[in-house]
Amino acid sequence: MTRKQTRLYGDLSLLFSVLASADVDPDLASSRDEAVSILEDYLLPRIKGELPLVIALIGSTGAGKSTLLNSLAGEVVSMPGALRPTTKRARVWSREDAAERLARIGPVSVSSHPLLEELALVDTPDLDSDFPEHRAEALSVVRAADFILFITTAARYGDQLVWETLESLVQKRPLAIVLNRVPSRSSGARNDLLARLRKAGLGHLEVYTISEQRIDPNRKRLSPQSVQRLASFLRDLPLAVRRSSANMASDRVAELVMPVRASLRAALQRRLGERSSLEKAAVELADITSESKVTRLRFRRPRVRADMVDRIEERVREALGDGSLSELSKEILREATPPYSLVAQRVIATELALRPPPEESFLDSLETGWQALLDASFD
Ligand SMILES: Nc1nc2c(ncn2[C@@H]2O[C@H](COP(=O)(O)OP(=O)(O)OP(=O)(O)O)[C@@H](O)[C@H]2O)c(=O)[nH]1
Ligand SMILES: [Mg+2]
Repeated sequence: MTRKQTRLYGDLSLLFSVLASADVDPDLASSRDEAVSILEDYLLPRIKGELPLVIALIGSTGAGKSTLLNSLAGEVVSMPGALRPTTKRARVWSREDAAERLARIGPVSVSSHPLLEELALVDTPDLDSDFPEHRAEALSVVRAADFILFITTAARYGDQLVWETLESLVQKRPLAIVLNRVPSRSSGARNDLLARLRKAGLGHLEVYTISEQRIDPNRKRLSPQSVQRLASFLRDLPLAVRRSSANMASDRVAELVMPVRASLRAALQRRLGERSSLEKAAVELADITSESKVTRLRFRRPRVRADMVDRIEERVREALGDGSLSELSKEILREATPPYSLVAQRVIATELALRPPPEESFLDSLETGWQALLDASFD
């Protein structure tokens, strides 16, 4: 790693650990989780060292993803099947020296196929069967990938899910489409798909058409000629793709982290504010409850006792802003006996203990990582 990369790696690791350990609002948890996963599975591994360009095969069940991977590989890497869905886990096809680092995506089949000099391909489970965990697994592969091959078929390219998914995926990574199982050149499916893509503002996407063919049940793959053009496209994917996927990934992390950062900063400020008003209340209560001989005499009377407990409670509630006295403090107050200075001290100590001081380093790390993310340019 160059010095610049080492520094970026360090700063983004900080951002990763702060985000991973932070207590965030439930409505921000999914943004936080996605950001953590892109940092961990995509950005950090790529800054650390060269990885092949990871290509994810994504699409509906039965679109022919596994068959296509086997056809590109010239061997059975991922078992296709007539049952829907078939693939349950991501399956990586990679050269041997990258296998260990790609194993976190899924089981790896290694090969010395020439296509793998610069690439690794990943077959994924479907997006649309009634196994939601399949879709989650496919989307987690997207987070770890540089490029998406979106596979659809002549029979299914009009599905709503295809368009919804395409629109969301093009924001995440560079992408090309494979229109699979086209019955004949004259079917018009390719032209129709191209027209719809233009209408959806996606006219820039490459579309590879593969015609429907008989599949030998023993070989489980298409003829080598039918995937030749796709194979050369993949082999020639320019290095610029790597740069744009890294920039897209870091933009996405920034977009996800922005509201999380705002909420964490606000929470930490709130926590600091609560602590300082509790400390102020402690000083005032020390005055109010100081046990002079006179007060000790007066507090023997039950009415005065109740007054004193009320005053402690009232002052602590006021310091807490939202008035949410802890159950523990309420119990201490219920059972309070003189000396009341001690009661006040215990209540304040209890509330302070429930609001541990924010570590300054936490905010600092968040800011350092955030700045590094905004300044990062991957080239
Ligand atoms: N006749 C014919 N069958 C195909 C073609 N492509 C795929 N199939 C068959 O369609 C079925 C589904 O193919 P798969 O490759 O398993 O599809 P998949 O996208 O991996 O499906 P999931 O793993 O469920 O997501 C298998 O039985 C394949 O043999 C094709 O071009 N022609
Ligand atoms: Mg499959």
